[in-house]
Amino acid sequence: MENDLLSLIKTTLIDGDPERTATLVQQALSEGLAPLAIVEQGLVPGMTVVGDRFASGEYFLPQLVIAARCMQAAMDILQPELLRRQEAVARAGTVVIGTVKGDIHEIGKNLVATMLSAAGFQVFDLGVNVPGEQFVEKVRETGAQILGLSALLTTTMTEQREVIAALEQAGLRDRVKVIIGGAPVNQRWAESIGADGYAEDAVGAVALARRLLGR
Ligand code: B1M
Repeated sequence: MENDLLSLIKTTLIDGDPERTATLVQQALSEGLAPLAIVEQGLVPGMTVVGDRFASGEYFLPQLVIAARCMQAAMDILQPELLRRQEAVARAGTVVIGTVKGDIHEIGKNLVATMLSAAGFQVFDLGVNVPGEQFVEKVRETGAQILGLSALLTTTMTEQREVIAALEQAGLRDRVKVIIGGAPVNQRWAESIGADGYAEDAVGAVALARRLLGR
């Protein structure tokens, strides 16, 4: 039953039906499914199929756009739930996060930001297409201990390296841990650009942030 609902949710992304996504997500919550399970076992697998079909030429940009709308409709319902379940913890630390310059993918970054907030971090989300100088300024202004850089394109992942260089130039590199993520990046890339860590998903990002701050 639970699996049926999750696979129906997955199908609505593949078919591009945001209203039905929202209805089914609401139903899944009412039936007691955990919000994170709905994301990881329903929405993300649907998005993966859409991405694969786009890569193989079966789908075109409009299908990507409408799948993103399905995801947004779902997250509008799930985000308050994820935050409501926040553990009653002391402030875990301060994070500045954004998607790097040239890149407008925000769904994964938003999920990471939400999970960090739910884990007690104060999160400053700068949005998408964020220039390096803006990251540097926000880190300086907030005294954040963690800077999170998301990149979804092979053409924009190099911007993560540029932001680290900008932090170094501003004399802030030693004051902040840089964590990176996004589909094209991995641990090896993180090491090669001098980032402090890489996380594969939102849950991993929370664990990494906690670990880096010795929590
Ligand atoms: Co675009 N897109 N897209 N897209 N898109 C990809 C990334 C692509 C892989 C599709 C494909 O070809 N299979 C491909 C990139 C190929 C490449 O670079 N090699 C691609 C392309 C080519 C493009 C355009 C260039 C298409 C075009 O215009 N011709 C264009 C670029 C625009 C730009 O940014 N300048 C483009 C546009 C778009 C839309 C706007 C239509 C839309 C985004 C809408 C939005 O965000 N509001 C879109 C979408 C939806 C996708 C796919 C299908 C799905 C992305 C997504 O939201 N996934 C994607 C294919 C795919 O990834 N399978 C694709 C769900 C999300 C929960 O996962 O974002 O991976 P993800 O985030 C995960 C982890 O990566 C990680 O945790 C998250 C949660 O688990 N993570 C972090 C992410 N950030 C992290 C940060 C961290 C830690 C972990 O620490 C800081």
